[in-house]
Formats: sequence, C-alpha cells, structure tokens
Amino acid sequence: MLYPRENHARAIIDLAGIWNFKLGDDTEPGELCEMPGQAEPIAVPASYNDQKDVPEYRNHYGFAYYERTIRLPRMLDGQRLMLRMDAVTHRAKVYIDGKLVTEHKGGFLPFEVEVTDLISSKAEATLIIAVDNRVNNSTLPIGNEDLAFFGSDNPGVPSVEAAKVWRRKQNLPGFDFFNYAGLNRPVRIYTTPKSYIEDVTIVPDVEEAMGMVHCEVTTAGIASDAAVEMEILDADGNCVARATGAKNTLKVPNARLWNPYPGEPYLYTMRLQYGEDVYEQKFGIRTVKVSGTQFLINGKPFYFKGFGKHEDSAFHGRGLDQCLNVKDVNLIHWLHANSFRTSHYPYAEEMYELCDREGIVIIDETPAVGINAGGAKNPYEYPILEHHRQVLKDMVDRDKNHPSVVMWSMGNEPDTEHFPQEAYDYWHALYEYTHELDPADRPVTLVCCQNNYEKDITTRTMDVVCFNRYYGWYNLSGDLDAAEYALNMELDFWEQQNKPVMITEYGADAVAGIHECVPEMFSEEYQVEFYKRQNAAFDRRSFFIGEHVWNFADFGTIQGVMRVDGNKKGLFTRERRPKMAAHYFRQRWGEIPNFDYKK
Ligand code: BDP
Repeated sequence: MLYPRENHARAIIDLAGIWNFKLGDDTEPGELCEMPGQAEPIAVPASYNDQKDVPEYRNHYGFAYYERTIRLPRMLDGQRLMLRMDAVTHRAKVYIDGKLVTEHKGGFLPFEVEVTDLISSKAEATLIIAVDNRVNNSTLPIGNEDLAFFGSDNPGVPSVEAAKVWRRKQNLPGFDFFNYAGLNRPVRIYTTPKSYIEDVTIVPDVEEAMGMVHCEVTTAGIASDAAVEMEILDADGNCVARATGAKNTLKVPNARLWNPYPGEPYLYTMRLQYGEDVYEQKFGIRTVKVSGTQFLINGKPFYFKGFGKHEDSAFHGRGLDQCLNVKDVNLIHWLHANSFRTSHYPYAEEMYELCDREGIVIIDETPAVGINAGGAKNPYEYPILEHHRQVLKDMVDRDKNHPSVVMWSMGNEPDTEHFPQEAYDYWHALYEYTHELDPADRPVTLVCCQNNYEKDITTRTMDVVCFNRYYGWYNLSGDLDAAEYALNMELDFWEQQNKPVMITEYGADAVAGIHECVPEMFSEEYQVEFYKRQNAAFDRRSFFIGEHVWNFADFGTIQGVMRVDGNKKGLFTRERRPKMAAHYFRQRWGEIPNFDYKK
C-alpha cells in the first residue's frame, strides 16, 4: 500500500489533533454507531492509556470510541478521496455519519477505505472509529485467554474457574510490552485523480557498476489510455533514466549505492506519472544476499550492531512521535550502531523513511509474538494462521521498497521446542509464503526463543539463525562464568549448522543509578560485565554475524513481580539518558566496522 504523499496531483488532510473520546466496554458495535455518552478530549495520534491518570484508561478492556468532524474544501470536488488509518490498535470499526464503512483487524499496519461518495458532496461528515484493544488466542500479538496466571490453591484466591466470574475482565498479554491502544498513528484523508497509480514495486539490482532498477506500477480507477511514465531522479533532481509503460527495467550508469551509515545511504527518486496522477517514491540501489555463513549487503559481509527497540514513550504510549524517532536515530549514530529489529511489530512508516535516509538497517518484524504457552499446550492450535498470513502480506506490501529493510522476521519467540514438528510445519509454510510475497526476495527468519535448541528443528532452517538468549539473567542468574560456558556450548552447536547466526536479544535489567563495586544483578556494572563476557564469545566466531542487544531503551510493560516500573534492559532509560552500557557499546561499536569484521 502506498504511503500518502502530497504533490501537484494529490492532497492530504491530516486529521491529527484533539478528538472526542469515550471508553466503551466489550459490547461489539453493530452496523450503526453513535458516541456512547459524554465525550472527553483525546490527542491523535497517540495511545489513549496514559492521557488521563485513571485506572479505567490505563487498564481498559474492550472498545473505545473516537469521534471528530471532517470538513472538506470544495476545491477537492472531482477527486477520489481515501480515508487512511496507519495503525488502529488492535481492531477497528469505522463509521461515517453513524454507518459502518469498513473494519480492520491488526494493530500495526495501515488500512484505507474510499470515501468519495460518502463525504465529497457534503460540507462535513462525522467520523467515528471504534477501537478494540482486546488480545486473545486469535490476535497477533497473542493474549492469554484462560486466566491461568491467577488461579491457585491458596485460600482466598479464586480458582481459575471462579476467577472467570469474580475478576474484572482484563487483557492478559502474552508479551512483554504494555498493551497500548488507540489511534496510534496518523489518520488522514488523501486525494488522487479518478484514474490513479495504485501501487509501485521497485526492485534494484547491480550489474558491474550499472544499477538495474526493475519497476512495476499498477494503476486503477476510471479506464484511461494514458501510459505510465517512469523517471529516475538522482539526489540533485537530475533525470538519470526514463521509460514508458507499467513495467520496465531502467538502467542507471555508475549507480551510487545505498550503504549503511557511515557509508553513503544514497537515495534516488522514482517519479511516476499516469495521466493526471503523479507519485514519487524514494528508493536505494543495493543488494542483499545470504551466502554461506555471511550476510552480504552490496556483496560485502555485513555485521549487525544494534538492538531490538519499541515504539514506547511517556504520555504518547505507542503513539507516533516524530521528535522521538529523530532523537533515536541520532542516538543510534551516537552509539555507532547500524541496525535494529522492529521488535515486536511493524513500526510507523515515518521511521523506515528516516532509516532509508540515515542509512540504518532494519529487520522488519510482524506482531506474531506470544505463540508459545511454555509447553502447557500446543499454540499451533490457536486460530491465527490466516491472520498471520494477512499480516505478512500487508507488511511486505507496505515495506517492500525500503532500502533499509534487509530481512523479514515472521515472529518472535514461538514454541519450537515442545511441539517441534507442528512448529516446523507452521513456520515453514509461512517462510515459503514470505519468500513468494517479496518481489526482492529478501532473507526470511524467525526469532528463536530461549529453549532446548537441540529439539528445535525450525530455527536451523531459516536463512539466518536468529536467537534470543538470557544466560546470566533468566537462567544461570548472576553467574556470568556459567553463562559464558553455556553460551559457548550453544555457539558450538550453531556453528555446525553452517548458517549465518546472530543474537537478536541478550541483556540484563539495570536500574539507572544503581552502582556496585562487585557487579550484581540490576546494577549498571552487571549489565556492562554481562555484555563484555558474551561479546567476547561472539568475537571469536566467524559465522557470527551480529549482536542486537535487548533493548535500546527501557520501556513500559504490564505490572508484575518481574518488572519495576517497566522493563529496565535498555542501554538508555526511557527518557533516553545513557546508562554505563551505552558508553560501553559506543566504544565497542566505534571499533567494529559495518563490513568485513569477520574475515
Ligand atoms: C524476551 C522477549 C522480549 C522481552 C524480553 C525480556 O522477546 O519481548 O522483553 O524477553 O524479558 O523473551 O526482557
């Protein structure tokens, strides 16, 4: 799906601002809808949870209603009008003047609906978006349905069955990040001419010094004889290649490649014209390939230095915060990092554009987290496959043109140990599907859970072995000697698989300000020591192609005995103050080049 852009053929009306808001309950709104009672103000885009300090906002369960008036200028008459919602978490029902016009499941990818006939003839219309924040065994991410956490044999504590009646209804996330919900990303109306460019797919390749840019455009709307015109502009706006027709391979002599920073992340622009419509898509010329135990970008072995992140901040929750994104990108440069994973869901499109421009490499992940019941049951019996396929398709459709995206992660920490064959069947079908979906055929992976890696028959078959490990934290807690021993043993196992291997999570909680001479858990010194010991094991191994620490910054989670004011594994605090570990990695990564680190 194309990102909305304004130009002399297209306009955007951004519906950011203060909307009317009202919490509902778990009653499903029908074909008709009106605001359920006295509304309160709410900022859009942002999560609603932290905008008012009452438990009802923070811990809501079910629907919440957003409302505002849309006013359209007459100058847009004759245009096609699209209402686009970039992310409504987790499920949306959209009403115009009280009538249902579309619905959508999944909280991290965009959807849109044509509204030309619904609002263009009127001066104004009322938009209501009903947002459902419930997670369960059929959503991604997964929510726990059985209240198993709460049942017990203790007197006074209700059994699981009694708890179902007695406890208030609540979300029980099967994931370790706060279940922020609402209109988390922009809601916009954009226009196109009635015959319009629907999609563009750009697949770059390089032959000798020649950029070979395969470009395919789909058009739609009122039938037109107009031909698609393609032009590639360099960064100074000069046309370097042009072609006519909906599908072409354009040649760019002496192509300047997109390279991760501090290399040059050179961007070209594909300028498309179709009748009255115009669309411009930036892209980079670069190649990505797995070969033996190496991950090649532009033919050179790349070493991933970075982290898993979250979209998470005070007040905004998971809401798009452009200022924070710019700050984070600059902190990524400050650390001499070169990459991150969009743990555990696709991020806002604006972040990918920043990373294209700033030369930061992305592993793009779906919200498939929590497909794991710790062996208590077979999670592959959850009704999620169809939704998972849809999410993969929508993510690849949305992000396929970004040079920053170099690999797809189908999901995080599924059960691959207790139900090894079921896991293999489930993930392998998706692995093949993802390869089919991506016209550029990027590498595909899943991120493996801390488990018995000998029983897991899935991870070893991915294009890159990605694993999350917490030796010295969740197991072998506090014992860094034992942690190092276990990690080395495991790395010896992975070496036999003859694949590129990287760690996608490792880390220790550190509460900023806790210092100790003898490093113990939760101190900043322990976090540094933990990383130093484990990094030494990575440095010794040539098949090991990257280290992604957990996490870039501290982040909000559900409350519980494992969390003191959220997850504290960040290199930075939630306010982006560096811990000692940030300084340690800044030094380390400053000495590790992007390419040819492991000769
Ligand atoms: C991993 C999860 C991640 C958690 C992390 C932790 O992938 O989402 O936040 O553990 O516990 O298992 O810190």
